[in-house]
Amino acid sequence: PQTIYLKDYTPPAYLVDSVHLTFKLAPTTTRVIARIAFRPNPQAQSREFFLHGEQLRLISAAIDGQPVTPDVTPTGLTCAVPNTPFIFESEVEISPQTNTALEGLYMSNGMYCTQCEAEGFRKITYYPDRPDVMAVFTVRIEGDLPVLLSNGNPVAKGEGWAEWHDPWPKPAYLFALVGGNLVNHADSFTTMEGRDVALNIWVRPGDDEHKCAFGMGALKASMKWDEDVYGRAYDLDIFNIVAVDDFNMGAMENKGLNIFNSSAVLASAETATDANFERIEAIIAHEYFHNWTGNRITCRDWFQLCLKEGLTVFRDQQFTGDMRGHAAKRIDDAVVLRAHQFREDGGPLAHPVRPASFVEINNFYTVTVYEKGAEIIGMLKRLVGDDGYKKALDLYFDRHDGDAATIEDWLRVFEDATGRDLTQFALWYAQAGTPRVTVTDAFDNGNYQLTLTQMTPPTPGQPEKAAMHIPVAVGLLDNAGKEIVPTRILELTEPVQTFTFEGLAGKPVASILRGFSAPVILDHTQTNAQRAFLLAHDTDPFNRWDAGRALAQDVLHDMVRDDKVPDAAFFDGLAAVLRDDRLDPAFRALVLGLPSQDDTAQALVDAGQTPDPTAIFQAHEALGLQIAQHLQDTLPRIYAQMAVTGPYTPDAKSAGKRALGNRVLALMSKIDGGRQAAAQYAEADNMTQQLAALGALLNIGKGLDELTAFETQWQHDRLVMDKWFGLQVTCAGPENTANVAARLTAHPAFTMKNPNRFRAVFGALKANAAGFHDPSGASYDLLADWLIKLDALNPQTTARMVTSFDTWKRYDTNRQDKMRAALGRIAGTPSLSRDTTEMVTRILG
Ligand code: DPP
Ligand code: ZN
Repeated sequence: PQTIYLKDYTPPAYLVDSVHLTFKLAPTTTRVIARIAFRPNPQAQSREFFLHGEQLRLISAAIDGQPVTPDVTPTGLTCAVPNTPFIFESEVEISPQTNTALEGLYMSNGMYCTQCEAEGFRKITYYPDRPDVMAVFTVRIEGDLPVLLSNGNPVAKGEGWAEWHDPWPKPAYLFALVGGNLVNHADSFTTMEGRDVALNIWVRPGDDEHKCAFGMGALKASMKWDEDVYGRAYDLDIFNIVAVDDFNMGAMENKGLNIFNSSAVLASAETATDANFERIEAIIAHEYFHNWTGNRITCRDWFQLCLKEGLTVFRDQQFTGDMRGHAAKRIDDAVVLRAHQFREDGGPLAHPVRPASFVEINNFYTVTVYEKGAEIIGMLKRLVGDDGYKKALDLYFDRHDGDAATIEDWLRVFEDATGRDLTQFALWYAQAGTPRVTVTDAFDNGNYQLTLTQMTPPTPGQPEKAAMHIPVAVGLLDNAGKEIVPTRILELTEPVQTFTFEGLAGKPVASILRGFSAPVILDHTQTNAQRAFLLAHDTDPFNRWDAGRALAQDVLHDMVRDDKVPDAAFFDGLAAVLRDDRLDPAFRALVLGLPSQDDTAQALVDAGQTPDPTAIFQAHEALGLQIAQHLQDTLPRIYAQMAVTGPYTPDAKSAGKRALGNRVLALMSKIDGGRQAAAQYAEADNMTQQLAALGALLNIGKGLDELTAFETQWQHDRLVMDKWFGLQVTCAGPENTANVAARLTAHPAFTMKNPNRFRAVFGALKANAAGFHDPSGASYDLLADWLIKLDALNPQTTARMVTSFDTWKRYDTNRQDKMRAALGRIAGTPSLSRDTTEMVTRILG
């Protein structure tokens, strides 16, 4: 397959002023008639006329009304064209019904829908399918369906047809079409500019109608927030969201017609957990925020993906922080970043936030582009301050509205608005790998010296790394736990740099990387007592939590390596936090959450050891039991205190209480035989409580009756059944995991055509670290078998799931050999997709 390079970018040869599309919908014989107004691009370096097109049957083509016969290849067509503006017309036939890749126009449960990002539009019609070609779209849809939707505003409709017009020029990846038997949950919003906007969430009639209210509230809150915080108003008369069951991603920000994986929009108290509600609120906000950061200002090419994604993730993180509390949100984001992005950055799939090359762009919708991309925005804001950030963003919207922009454009607005030189900072976009910052300190005569050393390890294709510009937020505490130097930003720009704090009465305790001020690994050797001190006293909530986290990680490390008994400082520190009623329950729940087994494995790798997932599993189990025993007297009291009375609401305060109550329940279950969990299961009137109780039971090898009852109760609800599938794999014992997963694939409700269901089983298989890495290799084989089958249907999801193997080099030779064999088997599959081929090749290195 062909590799595409950032450095090879050239402007499009022809620009498009307007597009008129007519769709005649039919399951296997949909006709698409396109009428495209082209003009030569004065900036172009070539006059070659090439239109992307894949899996299309060309019926006819014409230029300025005269029939032509283009040269057609499997990837597009070329044709002789005039040197002046011209109209290109074509008619093609496509088959949505048999499109199992869920890219382009496809069908999901009788509904027509589209997914065009990144390069799906070329499976709908011949077109310059690249984001720097922006055009005004008019769409006519003909089909015997009650609801026919496209982008923009409705123009006219009748029996079996509808017309839509989108006045905002847009790239083809933002095109969308939906046709189906749908019902809407309707509402409205008046913008700060006085525009009345009709809002709809469309679902299939039936159960789902009752699951739209929360998403609608989140949409209105997002619209208001973007006006209040960024001064950005919505710009059409209608905003539609459609819920689709079969969808590769979370959701898609098509102009005026967002299409959502139903799991990312539908929620009710009975069927969705607190975590689901929070995720839905964040995804609705994310897709809505794209209207400005992504749609009004889009990306010049796909290498610039982080321009829209990093910024939009940063914006949705700010939004969630404002809605639900910044401390807990920052901790949640750091947990995700360390677990997934650091893992990616430290392995064979490491790539810069702005990659320099790709084979299949779908493989670069990654935690690095999204979450590390968002961290870069956060660092920029820390470096230029809130006012500087606001000025820069205002300038960005002013200067680039309507553009297909680049990271250089983005950084330039910060330089122009604030006068800062961001040359070194720009390395964050170009250099892969997680920087390590090592801390040493000294105290002498009232002066405290902090020496920071940075090192970014080699990554594929990047053996040498330059020093980065890293904002390190630091505060100092005295021995009584009082803050003597409030948070300040140290700008680390050299490989080694010393920062001095003068005039101190005694040696302080340093709290470093407050608020997780940069996405780096902090190497700060501290004693358990020092960590316990920060856990008790740090005024920065993130670092307070992180001190407990580091303490837990050290304890686990010692247990795995030397079978060492955990330090009493650990239990005392946990107990103090747990019992401190002044602390937010959500925060206490986070402190009580141990690092994941995969985190422990990575920590061992960082310390130069070969992790044994089985031993790590045993250490985690043993530590959980010891925590439960140490806190035995406190747990029932906290559990009772955290009871939420009255009808369920998904607000942050009640969710925080349930989070702490359910952490406590999991611990109690280790010593009460599941008595309390069984009681909670029996009484639960919402999914959060029901699922937590079931998980607590399964984790101690109980709950089989509840599992059966759960299936009977929920077999009609796809999204809840995804939980039922996933939880069994998550909670299976290591030796049993592959069997449990295999058995579930034989269940009549298992289907690999639905990405949610496939991920429920196989995402959980990856997450169950000891089960996935069971030394028999049974899980590796099972996953490989299913990925080989799935690749023939859905390359995008296969390529995503094959990353489960990306840590193979961490492990012992037995596991390495077995993982390599599984990967080799996938690689050797005849006609393996380009998506999966690229990923397997990179993973094998
Ligand atoms: N652009 C989508 C999102 O991140 C993913 N395709 O919202
Ligand atoms: Zn996005």
